[in-house]
Amino acid sequence: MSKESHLQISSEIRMALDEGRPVVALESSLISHGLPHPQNLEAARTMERTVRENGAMPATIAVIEGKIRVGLTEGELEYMATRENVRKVSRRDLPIAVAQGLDGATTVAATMCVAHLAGIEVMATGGIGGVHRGHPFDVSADLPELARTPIAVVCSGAKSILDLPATLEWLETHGVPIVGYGTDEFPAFYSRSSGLTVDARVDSPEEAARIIHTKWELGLEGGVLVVVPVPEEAELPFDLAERAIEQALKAAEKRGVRGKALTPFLLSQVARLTEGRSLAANLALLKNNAAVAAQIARALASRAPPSEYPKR
Ligand code: PSU
Ligand code: MN
Repeated sequence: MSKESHLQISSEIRMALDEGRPVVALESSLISHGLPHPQNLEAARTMERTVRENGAMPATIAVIEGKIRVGLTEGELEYMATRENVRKVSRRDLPIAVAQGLDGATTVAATMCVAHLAGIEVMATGGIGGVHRGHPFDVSADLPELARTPIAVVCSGAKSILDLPATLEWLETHGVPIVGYGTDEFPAFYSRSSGLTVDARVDSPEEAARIIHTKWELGLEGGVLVVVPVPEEAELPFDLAERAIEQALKAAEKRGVRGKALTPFLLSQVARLTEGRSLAANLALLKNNAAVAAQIARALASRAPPSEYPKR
């Protein structure tokens, strides 16, 4: 069987790809593991709608009964948002979920893998994984994926449940450019600033597309991280977010939560400790990132394909 035969691409998305129209991939782990119900379903629907309103085609990616799906129906979106114990699928889990016919929600890493197989160039999410604080060997598979797979990932940085300086060092070592969209600083998810700088600032989708396109034209492997700060009106004060995170980290330590359960655990604790304010910030930035990703996908689609274009 060929790689492609494991993918089920919706006809609408297939047509958009064949015609060279802009498509934005969306992950499903944030639906199944990153947000509680019903905000998760609201976020998933809002992101899809926002991508469309900004002139691109949304492609939410998930594994359903062992089939890698690119584009979910409304019913499937609901299924991913309401079913308990959906497997969190990162790169290493993809062959297992497919071979064993499981349901799985894809992380940024697995979404990038699948998006690339399908011929998509841009994805949107909330935050990427990174190097965990106090666990320097717990490095998210999102980072090596960014180093090897040519996808532009639009996000609001990474949560400071992670070791942000260590995460940025890792990306530098592995040649992943970090582009600030309307910012000079690497955003800390709930807050617009972290005190850490980006590699370049851009102020339009065209400028972002020029850097992404040039990386691929040069034949440099891997992706580009485009970071967009949470909209000002939804931002959490840095100290408030930081206190909640510190407390959540202590709770995780005490209960021995590790590995792939750590991120979902920390996120739910932070939501509880901030009385839902973290959720409001999360929803606002997801919508905003979907819009920016769609605009960048449009700017990329209007450029001639690079001669050294990464192969699908
Ligand atoms: N960070 C968030 N929300 C999320 C995630 C990360 O703010 O939902 C999810 C994403 O799917 C990301 C994954 O790719 O967690 C990283 O998990 P891990 O650290 O286990 O690689
Ligand atoms: Mn991890």
